[in-house]
Amino acid sequence: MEGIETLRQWVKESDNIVFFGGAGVSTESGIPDFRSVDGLYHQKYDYPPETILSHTFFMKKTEEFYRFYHDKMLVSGAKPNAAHLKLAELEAKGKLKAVITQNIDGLHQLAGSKEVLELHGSVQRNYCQKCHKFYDFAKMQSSAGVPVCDDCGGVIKPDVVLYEEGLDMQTMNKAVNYIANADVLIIGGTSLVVYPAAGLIDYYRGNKLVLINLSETARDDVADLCIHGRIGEVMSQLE
Ligand code: CNA
Repeated sequence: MEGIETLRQWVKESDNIVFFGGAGVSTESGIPDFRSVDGLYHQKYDYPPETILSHTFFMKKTEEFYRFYHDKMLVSGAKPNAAHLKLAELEAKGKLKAVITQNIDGLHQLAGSKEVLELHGSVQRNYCQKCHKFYDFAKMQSSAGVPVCDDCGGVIKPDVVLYEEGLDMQTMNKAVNYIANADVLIIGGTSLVVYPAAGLIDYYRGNKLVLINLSETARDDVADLCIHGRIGEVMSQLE
C-alpha cells in the first residue's frame, strides 16, 4: 500500500505521536459507522440517525430513541481490532501520547490504551437523570425498552454527547493541547465532517499529518501523507 513505508519511518523516529480517530476505527470490530455505504445513514429508519440521536428526540420520543440505541449502538461482544491494539502498544512503548476519539464504544480502553480522550462520551457510562446513580453497559443491555433507575425510577441516560448537546470543554482543551504539541498526528477512520471535533485537525502545527481512511475525506488536501485503506490492516504493518 502506498505511503506505508513513510508512515513506518515517521512512527519509528517519533516519541510524540497523537492519534485522532472516528467510527471507521471500529468497523473492523463489527460496529457500523455512520457514513460508509453499509453505515447507519444508508439503512432505512423512520427518522434519520442524526434526528434520533438528538437531545430533543431523546427527551420527546425516549422509547423510540432506545429502540434504535439498543439495536445499533449497544453492540455486544465487540473486540478491539489491530488498530486499537497497535495504538495501545505504541503508548506502552512511550511513543504515543494520547488517543483522541469520537467513538463511544470503549474499545481503546479494552485494548489497553490509558490516555483516551472520549470527545463524544461512552456507552459504558450511564446515569439516572433524577438521582444521578451510575449504571454500566450490562444494565443498559439487559433493560428492554426505556431503562429506569433501580432506586428512584428515573429514566437513565447514556453519557454520550447527542446532537444539540455541547462537548466537555475540559476534554476538548486537553485534545487541542495534545494535537498542538504533537510531532506526528495520525488521523484515522473519520469522515471529518462532524464539528466541533473535526476542527481539531486545524490545531496541528507540524509537518507529519497522516490521514488513514477507506474513502477520501473532506480534508485530504491538508495531509502530508494520505493512505486509503483499512486502518486495522495499515496499523498492523507498523513496528
Ligand atoms: P463517519 O462519519 O461514519 O465516518 C467514518 C469514516 O471511516 C468514513 O469516511 C469511512 O470511509 C471510514 N472507514 C470505515 N471503515 C474504515 C476502516 N476499516 N478503515 C479506515 N477507514 C474506515 O464517522 P465519524 O467518526 O467521522 O463521525 C463522527 C460520529 C460517528 C461520532 O459522533 C461518533 O460518535 C459516531 N459513531 C461512533 C461509533 C463508535 O463508537 N464505534 C459508531 C458509529 C458512529
